[in-house]
Amino acid sequence: MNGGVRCDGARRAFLGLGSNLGDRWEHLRGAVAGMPDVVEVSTVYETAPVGGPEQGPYLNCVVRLETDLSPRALLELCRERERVAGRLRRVRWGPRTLDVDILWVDGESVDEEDLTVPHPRMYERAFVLIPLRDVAPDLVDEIPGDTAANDIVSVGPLTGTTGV
Ligand code: A4P
Ligand code: MG
Repeated sequence: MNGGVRCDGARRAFLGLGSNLGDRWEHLRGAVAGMPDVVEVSTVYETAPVGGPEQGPYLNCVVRLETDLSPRALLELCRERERVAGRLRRVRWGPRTLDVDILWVDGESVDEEDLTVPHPRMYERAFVLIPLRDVAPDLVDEIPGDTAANDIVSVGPLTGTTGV
């Protein structure tokens, strides 16, 4: 694993974004606008909540960066974007203004107490895999079949819909 801030060259990194509190579009749009090295954003999907207490539907999308930031630096970026969106942590898998998770970084594998890359649950979750497939079809062979099609609805691009 690369413990420093930067590695030797840019490679693909994929971040998964989710919001189900407040102005969901604005939280996603603001998070992406504040990220370095963004080259592509998936379609945005409205998704039924998985796990946790009863809560409203999420907007989910996946962002592709071409970056030399290390996984640790990317985690700091995720936490910073969540802070800016006023994220509070009360219950596990509870509603949130913004969640930003590192899904995958080409050539990187991290298994530490506060950071696991690839994200340990990404391959179980259609709300991650469907947007990830938009921007990294090579990483997604199949979508788990237990998710009804109407649990995940494409609602359009992040840009345009929000006027940026
Ligand atoms: N952490 C470890 N690895 C990573 C990583 N690869 N990326 C640590 C980001 N963070 C990572 O995360 C808790 C801690 O995980 C962080 O402090 C970091 O050090 P958190 O954001 O506070 O909590 P979380 O994201 O709710 O936890 P968890 O268990 O990762 O949740 P999941 O599995 O991401 O599920 N339903 C729909 N429809 N859409 C969603 O987006 N999201 C969740 C959260 C549940 N249900 C959902 C959705
Ligand atoms: Mg998270």
